[in-house]
Amino acid sequence: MPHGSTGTALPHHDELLVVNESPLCAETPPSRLAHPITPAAVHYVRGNFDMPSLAADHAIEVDGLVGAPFRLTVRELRELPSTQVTFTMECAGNDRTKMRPMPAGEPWNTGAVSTARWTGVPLKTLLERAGVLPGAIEVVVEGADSGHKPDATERLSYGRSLPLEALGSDVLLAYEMNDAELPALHGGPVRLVVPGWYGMASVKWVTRISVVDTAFRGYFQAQRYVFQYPDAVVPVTRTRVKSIVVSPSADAVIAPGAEVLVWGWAWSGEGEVTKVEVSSQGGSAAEWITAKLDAPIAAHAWRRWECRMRFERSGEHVLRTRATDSRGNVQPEEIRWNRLGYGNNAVREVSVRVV
Ligand SMILES: Nc1nc2c(c(=O)[nH]1)N[C@H]1C(S)=C(S)[C@@H](COP(=O)(O)O)O[C@H]1N2
Ligand SMILES: [Mo]
Repeated sequence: MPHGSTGTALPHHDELLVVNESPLCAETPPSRLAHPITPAAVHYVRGNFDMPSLAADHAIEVDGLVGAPFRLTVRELRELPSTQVTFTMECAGNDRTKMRPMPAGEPWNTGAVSTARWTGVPLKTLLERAGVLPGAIEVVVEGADSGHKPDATERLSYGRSLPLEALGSDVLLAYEMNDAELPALHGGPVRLVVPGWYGMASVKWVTRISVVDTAFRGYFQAQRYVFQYPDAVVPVTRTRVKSIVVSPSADAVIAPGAEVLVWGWAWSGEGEVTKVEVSSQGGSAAEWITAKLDAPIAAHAWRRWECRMRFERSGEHVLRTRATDSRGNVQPEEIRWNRLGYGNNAVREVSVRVV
């Protein structure tokens, strides 16, 4: 087992591409990005601290600015009416390695993105039961994991807040992933799932849900997961529009003139993906071809695109893909560099070898 003391690791997780052993940070391998729903064993993993070990019937506290605080065990949670969401979750640090200068932080390549089907109870259901009092603005969700970070003196625990006004009924306290028990590595026995937002919002190993009347300023809200641009600081929230090529893979060898099916995924947390364009020219004289989009799998899941192309000349060809969403967001040509290296959704280049 490649990572420390986490005895309940997934059976096949050695297939993941390990970015950091402990706490485990690991990417989905490129070949496994071909699945519409990523098998749980190869869903990317991001831990800021070592994985806590929680009892299967662990209890969550619901408190703060509410009329009736209560405790709820995971068993009780499972008895409440549940719902499912299929969600493409991307780590805000995905593709950080392409930024120059390279920011500190986990050196994620392109595999910190995966899609899963989550089953759970809307967070709203619990808040309604507790009775949110006037003046409340946010809900803080805390994880059971804690530890130290080099730039903080005190011991930190993982916690994040969400604004109450934007809390949709698709924000779940999930206890199942892909119709099986939620694995401990992914936050079992219970985690938050916030469709449309970068992964940091989906707090794993939930222990406490607290309603507050001031903006939460915890380390993972205010010191991390903020875009620190040279001239502004902006919180990281919804996932930016982005696309990836699944096939041809990086090591594929293609014959000159042969028709090639080029396909991949595109997602956006800000709207529906409405267009994907592909170019094989590279450089500024790129000619963009509009790809065919499959029907969406689900509102917050990636959307498959494909196009057929021929590469006449032998040698290396550079494929570029650019997605657009229903809000008019388009993948930028240039990386929007920021000090902590988040949200790189720039048009990506993939090399294709023709021989
Ligand atoms: N408690 C807790 N929740 C957490 C984290 C964490 O370190 N601790 N990491 C967050 C980040 S940055 C991401 S990208 C996602 C990753 O979820 P996964 O490991 O199931 O893929 O979990 C989020 N939730
Ligand atoms: Mo992340």
